[in-house]
Amino acid sequence: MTLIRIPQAWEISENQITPPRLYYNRRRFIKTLIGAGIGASVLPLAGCQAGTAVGKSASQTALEASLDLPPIDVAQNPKFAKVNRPITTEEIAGQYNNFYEYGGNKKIWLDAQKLPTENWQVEVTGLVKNPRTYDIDDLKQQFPLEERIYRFRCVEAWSMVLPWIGFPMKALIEAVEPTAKAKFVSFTSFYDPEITTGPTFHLGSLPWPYTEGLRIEEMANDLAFFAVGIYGHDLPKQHGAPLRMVTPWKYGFKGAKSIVKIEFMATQPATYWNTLDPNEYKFEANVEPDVPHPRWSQATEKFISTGPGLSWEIKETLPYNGYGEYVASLYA
Ligand SMILES: Nc1nc2c(c(=O)[nH]1)N[C@H]1C(S)=C(S)[C@@H](COP(=O)(O)O)O[C@H]1N2
Ligand SMILES: [Mo]
Repeated sequence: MTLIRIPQAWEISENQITPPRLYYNRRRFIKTLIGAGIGASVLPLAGCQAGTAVGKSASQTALEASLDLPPIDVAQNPKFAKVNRPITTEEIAGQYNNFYEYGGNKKIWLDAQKLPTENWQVEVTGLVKNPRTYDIDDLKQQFPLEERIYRFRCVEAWSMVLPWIGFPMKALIEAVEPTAKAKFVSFTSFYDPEITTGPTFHLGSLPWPYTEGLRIEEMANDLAFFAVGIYGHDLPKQHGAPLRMVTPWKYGFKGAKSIVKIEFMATQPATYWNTLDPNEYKFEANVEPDVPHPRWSQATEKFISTGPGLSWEIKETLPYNGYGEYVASLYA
């Protein structure tokens, strides 16, 4: 008996044969066809408003608008081109978020549209030879951008696979040149109590602004990434526009969103979740399937993939979220 192994769809990185924009954004592609006058013969447009499909809810239209952002055409880094699971659908990832500045549940995508991203600046300061405040456009120009497909594992035991666009954190380290005293780095998210009104419970007792931190060796690791985009375009607000951290071997809460300040320090900085409950949320927060959260096991996860709608498969959680070959030596 011959065994001809037929590859699963997700083993063929379609992204390698189709430009990212067309791969992720069929919606935009269809819009373009309509614009060119081709759509009318293909799509049943009779009886609907131009560009609006029959029966599309206001909420769906708003969701699509929140994801309809300027494309970033970059090459995929072949080292991080594939993981052993399909990429989570953009519309699922874009409406299942954690972003406490805009509410205490997963459905914050609409409230997060209040985030003002115009004229965004990021202050890089502390124990560095070249402190600098970057305009977001300067960051995007100065540091070569690439796409990376990464696993993503939240401490709440759900997971996704996300196609980030950005640059390695170590490129920023090289540009600002930390001094020998710098041992830790603190990252601060945008906070303005008029805008980031947060969850309705416990108001006033939360340690805003949201902060996160890394050891400088963790920040210098190959995997540590700053994202400025996802799914072939700029970052949507719900994912932490215009700049967020991505450390895929750690639980998702380490990935601070909408960063306004990066500070190099001599001592370990306070961080949001660790301040709230150090027993449940460690500073290190590596994905460790053998170490249960005080309230649940971390041995398995609910993998959210391609839908339709929000559905998941139970999968085994891997040590360091599958990235041990890159990071295990940091913790030896
Ligand atoms: N500023 C800020 N960053 C944040 C959070 C937050 O509430 N505020 N939530 C974290 C958590 S718990 C997770 S799981 C991820 C979720 O990222 P996503 O919504 O883009 O998938 O963002 C992280 N970064
Ligand atoms: Mo999370």
